[in-house]
Amino acid sequence: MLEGEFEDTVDAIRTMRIRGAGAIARAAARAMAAAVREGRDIEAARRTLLNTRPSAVSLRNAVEFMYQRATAAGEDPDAVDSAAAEFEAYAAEARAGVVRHGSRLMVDFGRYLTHCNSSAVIDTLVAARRSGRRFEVFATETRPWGQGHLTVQALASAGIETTLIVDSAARHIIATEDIHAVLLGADTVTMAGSLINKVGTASVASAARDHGVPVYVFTETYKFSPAAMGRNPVPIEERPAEEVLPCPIPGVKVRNPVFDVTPPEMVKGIVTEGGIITPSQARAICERIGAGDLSPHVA
Ligand code: RI2
Repeated sequence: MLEGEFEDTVDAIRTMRIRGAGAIARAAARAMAAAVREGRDIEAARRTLLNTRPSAVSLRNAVEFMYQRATAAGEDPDAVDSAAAEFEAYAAEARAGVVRHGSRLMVDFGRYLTHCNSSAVIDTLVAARRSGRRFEVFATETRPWGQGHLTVQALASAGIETTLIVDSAARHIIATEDIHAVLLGADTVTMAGSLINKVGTASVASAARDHGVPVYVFTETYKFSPAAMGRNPVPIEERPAEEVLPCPIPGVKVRNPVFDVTPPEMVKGIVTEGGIITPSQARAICERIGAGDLSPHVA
């Protein structure tokens, strides 16, 4: 039995009724405000939210922003509600910047490939189409959740020529379809400029590298991590086996890691609200966030 907005939001994030790095960050900010209003222990609320989707630094940055504001304001509910509204306004402003800079990459008659379902990528493609550009997008299905189906629906209904492919066809399509660029979202960008995104991203990026196709990552800077360093920069979330194999097969184990790490060498540019940067420029943004400055980044 769920009780109240906080528990309801935690459940929605954990079960992926709310998903996507940006959406879970905004929902987590609102959930922290709900926790204060519901008189919950703020420290416990913070820990609970951080454990829902451990690979997405967007969520962590939103929760830490709210935690700092809540403790500084003596957990005053009005102040915490204002902080959540501030985070949402910041996220909207940052998204507008990503779309503005990202749409410059779309060319008439270009062919693009995307993996999973990034609202940052989709918003940019839709904006470019609305401004009159015509191009084609190939989208992977994205096993096991099939988020690619959401992507193709959004693109096709915006009048974009859209083709759905199975995940394992990505290399073949990149090799044979004269793809201009691979466009990806981000769950986390590390200090070193590595990308943590939906599992399969690294394979798509490596196929792109092998065929000389540039990879661009579309992300607001609140998905940059002040702490994610080294070979295994964030814990890679493993989800239930039933998502992969609904009916167990005796004697068969299932692994279901849902993110992977793409090294910076495979990324040509990161489209942020402040402009398009190289992976090596990620460090400065991560350091700014580490110093507590969570505000739209302007280059
Ligand atoms: P936006 C998603 O994760 C995908 O990995 C996607 O690329 C990323 O979030 C970015 O999402 P999941 O929640 O913020 O489907 O661009 O596991 O919407």
